[in-house]
Amino acid sequence: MPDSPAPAYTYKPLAGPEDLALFGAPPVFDTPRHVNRPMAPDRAAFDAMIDDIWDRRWFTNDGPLVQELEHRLSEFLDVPDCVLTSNATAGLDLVMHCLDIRGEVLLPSYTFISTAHLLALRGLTPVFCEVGADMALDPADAAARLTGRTGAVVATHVWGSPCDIDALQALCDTAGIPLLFDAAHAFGARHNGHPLGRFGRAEVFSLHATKAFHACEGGLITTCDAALADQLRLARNFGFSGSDRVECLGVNAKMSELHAAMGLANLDAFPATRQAARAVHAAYRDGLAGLAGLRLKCPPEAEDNNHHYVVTEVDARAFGLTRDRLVALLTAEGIWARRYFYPGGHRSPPHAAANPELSLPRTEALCDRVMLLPGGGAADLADVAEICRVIRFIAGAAGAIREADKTG
Ligand code: T4K
Repeated sequence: MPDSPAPAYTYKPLAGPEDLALFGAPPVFDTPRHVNRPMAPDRAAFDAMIDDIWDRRWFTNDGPLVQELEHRLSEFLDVPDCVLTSNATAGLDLVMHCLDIRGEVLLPSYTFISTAHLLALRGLTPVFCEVGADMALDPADAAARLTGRTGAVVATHVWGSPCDIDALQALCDTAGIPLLFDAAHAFGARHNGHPLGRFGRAEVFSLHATKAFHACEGGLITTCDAALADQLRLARNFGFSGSDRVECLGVNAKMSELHAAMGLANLDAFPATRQAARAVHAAYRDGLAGLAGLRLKCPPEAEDNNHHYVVTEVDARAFGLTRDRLVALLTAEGIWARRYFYPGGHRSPPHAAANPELSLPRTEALCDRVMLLPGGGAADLADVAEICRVIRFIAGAAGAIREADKTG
């Protein structure tokens, strides 16, 4: 295992609502179990790289570790160009800038709010679209919202699963606009046997600490368009092509050498991380099997999902409690389950004000049902067994919990 085990816990018998922390009992875990506890790679390997950085006194500005990481990522993802940035939001912003995207941009409402924010900050209009059964941008809905003002489509490979790449590419080809992918969750996954990274005009991965492969903070733009890659490299460094030669507009979106060292150490650990995350996901699949009202999202084998996310959907009627009540009960036990991407981009300030009439029923249903559980390669299998025991108990005691809720 590439990571140290989570702190231990004391077994707590569960017989009735009074045994739950929300009703005053001690919690199952006295330190929080997080959704996606970050991976901590081999410390000696990381320290050796930090020593080298100290000796070189080269801390940022396209340093040797950034170059090495870009090179290794190109090989790993089998894509010609990898451009590292300070984070994925800055990376997608650079792509928008370099492609001179204007007007309206289609995106799923069911995604992290960063994309809608950066579009609005660039003076573009986010056009929120509906999701399909795969929780990703529905190509038919996107087609219905496409107009002469549409400048691009940004689709998310949500929860690490490739979205409907082929249908979206066909749509964008017909419209003559670029297709971009938010691949923040999807490091290592495959589409038609090929690693994500070479699809659309560019794909952008997040290397944030909570991701399957991370650099503490960071972003990775991948593209098969060499000219775009050249522009991106200039634009991430104020447009400089030499010490005092400015070619174009640009910002500071560079990755530092310290972040690249973390990325290199985590890239070495990634195969083991992915294997550990798979085992965690499989343990949830077994532990939650047959539970009415709680469905675990299980990615198909062929996509080689990194299994970093343990995504469940809570059907309040069948489960006996709402998703939000379940999240509150689990959080009190030290199980920091999270709802994502609540309440959806089109219902989030400030975008809600621009879309007062917009109704996206499938997205809204997902926002009310999805619950993430602590998962990923840094999660502990004994914790997973305990989390499943607590959820099963809560499901069995749902009626008694509802009664206890009434009496306060
Ligand atoms: N597109 C998508 C689809 C994304 O999910 C994201 C980022 C982006 C684009 C943008 O990528 P970046 O520009 O960030 O590279 C977190 C992250 O801050 C964000 O990067 C990520 N998505 C998003 C899904 O998750 P929060 O607000 O949910 O994170 P936070 O701080 O609540 O952390 C989640 C859990 O992890 C908590 O229980 C605490 C725990 N945690 C967190 C950190 C940072 C730790 O245990 N250790 C840590 O170091 O946004």
